[in-house]
Amino acid sequence: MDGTWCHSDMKILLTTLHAKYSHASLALPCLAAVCRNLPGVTVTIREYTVNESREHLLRLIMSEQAAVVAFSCYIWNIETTPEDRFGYKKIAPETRIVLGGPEVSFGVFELMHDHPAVDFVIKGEGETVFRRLAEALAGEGSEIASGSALEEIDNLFFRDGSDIAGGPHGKGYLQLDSIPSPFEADLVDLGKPLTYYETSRGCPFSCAFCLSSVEGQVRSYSMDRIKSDLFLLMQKKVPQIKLVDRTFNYDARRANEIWLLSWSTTRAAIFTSRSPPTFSTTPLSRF
Ligand code: B12
Ligand code: SF4
Repeated sequence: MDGTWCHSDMKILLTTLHAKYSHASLALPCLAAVCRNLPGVTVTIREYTVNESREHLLRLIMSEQAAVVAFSCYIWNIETTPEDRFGYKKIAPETRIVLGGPEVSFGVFELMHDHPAVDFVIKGEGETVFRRLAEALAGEGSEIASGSALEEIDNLFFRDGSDIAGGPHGKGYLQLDSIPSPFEADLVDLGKPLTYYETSRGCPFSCAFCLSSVEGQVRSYSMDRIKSDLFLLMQKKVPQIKLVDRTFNYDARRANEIWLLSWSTTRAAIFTSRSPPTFSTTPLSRF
């Protein structure tokens, strides 16, 4: 997987710092997949870990010469994500900095106030908003995308002169099958020991300590989509698939169907390979 394709000129770098080397991002390939057919946009994915030195990271990110640098922010990387601590904007003032992910989806005004180098923050589920922002930025040429175009985009926060403005609070949820498979598009780094896979988003429960309790509606990918993704991963002989669903068994029938599918697929893979894939689910007690 190379994670890069080229239509023409506006380059977007999608990047993140992982907690460990063994993890590849699922969020960035999903975001890249929805931007694939956008004219005038080139998307590149680069993944690093929180253990890289700051100077090295800055050099790596600068070397991409992207017009837009978008960071995926989680609890484990928010302290090291180099949006402004490295003076990135001093070196490349024209570069637009976008933040998204669970760790920046709350308290957005304070965050943008405290981090003047951040141009945009996207709250919550990112695919639709990110595509619309990329479209707006690609369409604007070298001009700043106009406030009026941006303020129509749900869940997008941006700068309007010296103010911080936000689009409408989006209540809709994506139909998951509308996200093109990032696995089929060859956007996921399958060279890592773990491959993340989600069969659903959202959680029906409301545990007070957990971010996922405020995300609402549970949605599943269709069984056809899950089947075709899992078969593809088996064909590619990934060593381990980790399901990142919040509550995989919220619907016992659905869960059972996927387990049966995974067992039959695993047997097929054992038949063709000496290193069978294994499945594990995220322990409910932690996620
Ligand atoms: C994999 C994972 C891990 C891995 C780390 C993986 C890595 N990359 O290094 C491990 C197992 C190490 C881990 C650990 C922890 N995790 Co964790 N983890 C997850 C998990 C299960 C999956 C993340 C994922 O890939 N989801 C699938 C993608 C598609 O969804 P997403 O990440 O939300 O991305 C969407 C949006 O957020 C947004 N988005 C994301 N990035 C970007 C970037 C841009 C530019 C844009 C526009 C949008 C955008 O768009 C995406 C698509 O819609 C999530 C729960 C979940 N199911 O999401 C918890 C979760 C992220 N973890 C969480 C927590 C609390 C922890 C721990 C603190 C748990 C603990 N008590 O130990 C630790 C912290 C580790 C540390 N070192 O500090 C919380 C939230 C934390 C936070 N605020 O970031 C989550 C949401 C679980 C929860 N329900 O509370 N975790
Ligand atoms: S802890 Fe688990 S069950 Fe509770 S809200 Fe979070 S994801 Fe759902």
